[in-house]
Amino acid sequence: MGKLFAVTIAIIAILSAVPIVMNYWGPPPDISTHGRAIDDQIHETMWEAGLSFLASQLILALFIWQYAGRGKSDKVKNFPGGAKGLVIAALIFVGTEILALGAIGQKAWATVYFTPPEKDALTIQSQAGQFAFYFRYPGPDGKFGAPHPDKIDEGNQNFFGLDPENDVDARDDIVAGELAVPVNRQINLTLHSKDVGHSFYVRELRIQQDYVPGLDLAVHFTATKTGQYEIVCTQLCGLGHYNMKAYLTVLSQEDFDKWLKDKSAQ
Ligand SMILES: [Cu+2]
Repeated sequence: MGKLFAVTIAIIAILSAVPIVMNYWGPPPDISTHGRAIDDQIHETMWEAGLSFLASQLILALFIWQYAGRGKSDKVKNFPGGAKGLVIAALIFVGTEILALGAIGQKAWATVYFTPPEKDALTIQSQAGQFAFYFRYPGPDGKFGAPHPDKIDEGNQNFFGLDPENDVDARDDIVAGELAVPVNRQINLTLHSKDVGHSFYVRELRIQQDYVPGLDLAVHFTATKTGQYEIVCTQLCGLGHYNMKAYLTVLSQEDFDKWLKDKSAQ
């Protein structure tokens, strides 16, 4: 019985590694300039954690195989010197591994979050609210009109609370329900929430950033491949959360200029 248990543990451990090694559920191809570092880091973490998991399960199976079937009257053997030394060694070994992974991973993360955006990055504002994303472009004058929270009105489609009557900068602002960006240009995306916490997640961009009410947050990225990608909210934000999504459209510079022109004509 003990030997059967040992074999079962070994089989389950090996089978669970198969889809990961074969990359059955891998992420979609990366379309960003920073994504490579993040993918490499995840890959490294998976190998390290996966090998440790397999080793521990197989050693467990080995011990069960070896010592199963011993009678109650058999003398219990103790590790020389007790378990204390082993426990301390395991703590140091696992602790070092986790700290090292954290320190190395920090580097990949910091390239996205701790570097300021380039000077010529295109700034786009995004606003999340239950249960939609909206995006705002400054228009030909390059200036965003000031937001007035009291003027936010869904019925009027004034999602950002603009005051074009009194605010010249707001008059040419473009507001859209999709995020269109030019390819190979750095985008500085600012994130505002008008109600609860939401999250901006685009798998292909390798970016997931929360919207936090009351905080001005920003992420910057450069998309390197034209196409349409899904933006999904990944913070449970209410009953309509499952349906909170928008599209990221990466366009050639030419198509992007045309898109802006069409939008401002609306
Ligand atoms: Cu949400």
